[in-house]
Amino acid sequence: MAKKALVTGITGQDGSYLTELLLQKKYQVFGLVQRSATDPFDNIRHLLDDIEIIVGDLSDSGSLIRALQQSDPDEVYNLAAQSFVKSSWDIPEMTGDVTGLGVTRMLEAVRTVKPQARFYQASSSEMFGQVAQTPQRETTPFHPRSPYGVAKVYGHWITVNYRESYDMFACSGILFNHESPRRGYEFVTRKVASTAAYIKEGLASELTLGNLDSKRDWGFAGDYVEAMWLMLQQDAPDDYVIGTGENHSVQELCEVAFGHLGLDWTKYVKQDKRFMRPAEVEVLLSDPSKARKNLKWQTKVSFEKLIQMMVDAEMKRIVEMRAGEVPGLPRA
Ligand code: NAP
Ligand code: F7E
Repeated sequence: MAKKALVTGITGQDGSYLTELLLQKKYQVFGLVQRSATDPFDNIRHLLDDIEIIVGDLSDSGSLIRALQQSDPDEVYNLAAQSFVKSSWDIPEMTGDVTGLGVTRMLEAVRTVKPQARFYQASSSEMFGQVAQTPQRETTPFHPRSPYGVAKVYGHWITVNYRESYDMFACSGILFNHESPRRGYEFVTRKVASTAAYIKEGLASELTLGNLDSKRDWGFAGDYVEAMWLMLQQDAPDDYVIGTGENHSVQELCEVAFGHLGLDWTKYVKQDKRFMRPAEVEVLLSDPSKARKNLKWQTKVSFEKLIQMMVDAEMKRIVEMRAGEVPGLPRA
């Protein structure tokens, strides 16, 4: 019998790669999608014939219970969130409700309808925030620096609490930044890759960024969804840090992206305080040794290859846009 999985946040970057992986493994996949006035299916259009969409929302408990009843899943991947850190200062209450309390609603739905289902929570390196030690591992204390980070800390601990309280198979993956051509345009890697391509093609003249000095441990999203799946295949539930163990600054990101197109980034990049944050996470660096040892997980795509892949995808998109095959690019 095929295993069944329920994926919240299926229309997002990770939801799309995870669904591809689960379909490859012959799972029956159900995706929770929030109601939208516009088309949210860009990332999963190629998968729509092979999955079942369930309308629901992390702020609506009844819809989550019905999603559990309809899908009767063996595995639940809770990827849905308001995930853009900068916006979490503009909409802190909504971020707390969806990204934080939404995890409790999902766990309650699982506990009520299918307590034996295995549960994955999408936790984040943003929980480490103002880091207490470097590199960061599973035991590093949390000090979040944004309403998003605070909400993720709540989501992490409620997942641990349901594991300890009800003996549920609940895992928390503490994932460091992971990117791809399917990343939202407002995140810095996609913003840099798309604008560099626009500049190369004469469609833009400059790129406006915030803090160029912050450092992130950037990996490829396609590698990271494999770690999510592996966590739910273990004998016992646990929490894992997932990252590359290497970090780079936003400036280095610009150097690689513009350099790939034969451009000198210093001629085009400007700074604007509109893109600075009220409180910044300056440096993140993972220690993924537990995942390497227990899950036998390893990242396969290097930082340079990742950024080059994203820039190449943007150049291809411009060609398609000019041929009228895709609409114009939204701008961050
Ligand atoms: P993403 O592209 O922003 O996707 C978020 C998904 O959540 C989208 O499908 C979105 O739907 C959905 N969503 C938002 N609010 C919802 C609600 N109220 N009810 C139901 N669905 C809702 O994020 P991602 O990069 O794939 O990341 C997946 C998860 O991992 C998120 O929880 C994120 O916080 C976490 N995470 C990400 C990273 C990273 O570097 N990517 C690192 C650590 C943790 P719409 O498409 O309709 O907006
Ligand atoms: O920013 C700096 C910015 O928005 C990265 C989410 O997936 O990963 C992501 O959160 C860095 C920050 O990602 C711009 O200040 C400079 O230091 O791409 P980002 P993030 O905030 O690290 C974590 C792990 C998650 O869990 C989140 O869901 O880049 N930066 N200038 C800029 N960032 C943006 N977005 N735009 C700029 O213009």
